[in-house]
Amino acid sequence: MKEHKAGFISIVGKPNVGKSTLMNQLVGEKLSIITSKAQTTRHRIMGIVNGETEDSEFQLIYSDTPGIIKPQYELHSAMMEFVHGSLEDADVVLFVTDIYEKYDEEDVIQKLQKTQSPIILIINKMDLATPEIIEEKITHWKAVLNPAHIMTISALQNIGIEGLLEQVIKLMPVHPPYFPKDELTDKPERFFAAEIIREKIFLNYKKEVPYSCEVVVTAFKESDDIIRVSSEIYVERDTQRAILLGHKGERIKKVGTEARLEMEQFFGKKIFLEQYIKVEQDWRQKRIKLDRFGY
Ligand SMILES: Nc1nc2c(ncn2[C@@H]2O[C@H](COP(=O)(O)OP(=O)(O)O)[C@@H](O)[C@H]2O)c(=O)[nH]1
Ligand SMILES: [Mg+2]
Repeated sequence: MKEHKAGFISIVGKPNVGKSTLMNQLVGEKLSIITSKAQTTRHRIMGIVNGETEDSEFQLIYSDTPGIIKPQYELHSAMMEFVHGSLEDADVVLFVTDIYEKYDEEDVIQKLQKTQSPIILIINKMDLATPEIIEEKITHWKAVLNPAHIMTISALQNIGIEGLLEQVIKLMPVHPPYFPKDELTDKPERFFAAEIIREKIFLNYKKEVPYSCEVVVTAFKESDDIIRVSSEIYVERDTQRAILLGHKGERIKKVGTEARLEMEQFFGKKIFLEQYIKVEQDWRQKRIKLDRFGY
């Protein structure tokens, strides 16, 4: 019998460094939405990978988390709670940075100093850097954090991911699996349906609107050949509702089409998608509304 290793791997770092891209590469599925805008990820999302090496079986439970920021809204505080929770559980921390790091990571380092778990520091986006820049980053991180390992990768181009995986498996404790071996994530299907809609909103609108949107899937009814998905999109003001709709509803229709196509890929079935837009004044600042949205 091979020994079984299992553990939690927390992916943390500042916004936009490539945490969700890395998570999806490691899991081999697009579980986390990715956009070029900061603060796209709002939840802790687990991605589970089962496999074996020559001498052990393993279950790796990755957590993608929101980027670490100074909270300005109640929503941000809730997002940072997801980060803290994931750090508390971690057997290994993947601290993701990128080559644009401006050395203003004080708040991240403070959080990391509380964890006892080994930290692998990842310098992402090496595809955009010269060897000199990478060398400079490595020198910097050795001086300020001195992590167990430093690895340079490109999450986008799948460079260095193999080596990272090997390192993660080495650091996993011997432990029976935490989840059934056919489970891919801790989140239900409707969560992913809502996230896919949210990603399309991030991709189709400028600054303010995406941040003010929350998507709730109110029905997810699967039959043999089709899944019927009903969703509500919440914005904070009437003006945002108008922007979201666009002239004759054309813009929201585009979001719906893109979301439907991606859901069909993700769930492997035809999708019928309904979208309703609702206004919920200042929901990002109200604890009671955040509770209802699952934060
Ligand atoms: N060039 C390059 N871009 C990347 C890489 N990894 C992520 N990105 C881009 O960086 C942006 C933010 O990525 P995302 O995974 O959402 O970052 P997160 O906010 O840390 O989760 C997206 O536009 C990605 O396509 C990489 O290795 N190289
Ligand atoms: Mg993300």
